Amino acid sequence: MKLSEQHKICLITPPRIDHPDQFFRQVEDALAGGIRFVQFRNKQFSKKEALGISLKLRDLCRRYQSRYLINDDIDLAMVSDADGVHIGQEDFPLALTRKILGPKKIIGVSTHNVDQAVEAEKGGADYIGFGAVFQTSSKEKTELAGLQRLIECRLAVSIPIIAIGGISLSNIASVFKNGASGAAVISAVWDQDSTAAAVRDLQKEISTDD
Ligand code: TZP
Ligand code: MG
Repeated sequence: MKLSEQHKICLITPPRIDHPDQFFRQVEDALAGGIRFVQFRNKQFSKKEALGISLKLRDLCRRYQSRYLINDDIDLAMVSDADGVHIGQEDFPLALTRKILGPKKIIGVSTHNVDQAVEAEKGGADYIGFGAVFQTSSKEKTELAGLQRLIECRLAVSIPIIAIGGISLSNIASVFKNGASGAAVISAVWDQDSTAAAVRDLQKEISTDD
């Protein structure tokens, strides 16, 4: 199983990593707290610098048996032997990405509506990212897709749907109630004082134990 119950929260790296030592400690806190799905989204570094970060992230993720994906960069994913990539509508096409990475790697595709979701499923995506479900300040150019379209996507595809965009402690439960299989977050973790506490609170909020 490429993605399962353990992968309900996808932690995406923050827009800037200005203090790498602190950042790696925080990632480790998140992994120790149970995160098993990490995506490196590089908007800051050269390829060479990004590779250094990526290899460290990959090793950390391996130690905790966490999935490790890379946003956009297929070559970076290959050289760092990541578990897969997450591609957007403007990135290399899914068919080409699959051809390059092979059947075992995880490929997620960003979608904003039902047509894109169906196309991604037909094309062999392992999951779709769907958003932005709520307003976000972490990405400038994105379409506000909302919860209603999330429900429509849930009815239209059977692969996992990872909701993204403005997901916080106060609304994370609603994305699961409306068809998401997972939630990808940036600010809900990185804008908090304590990464460990942020992860714990999000997990508690979506736990089905109580
Ligand atoms: N894609 C759609 S919204 C978004 C991305 C990368 C940003 C999500 O960040 P946040 O802080 O969880 O809203
Ligand atoms: Mg992208």
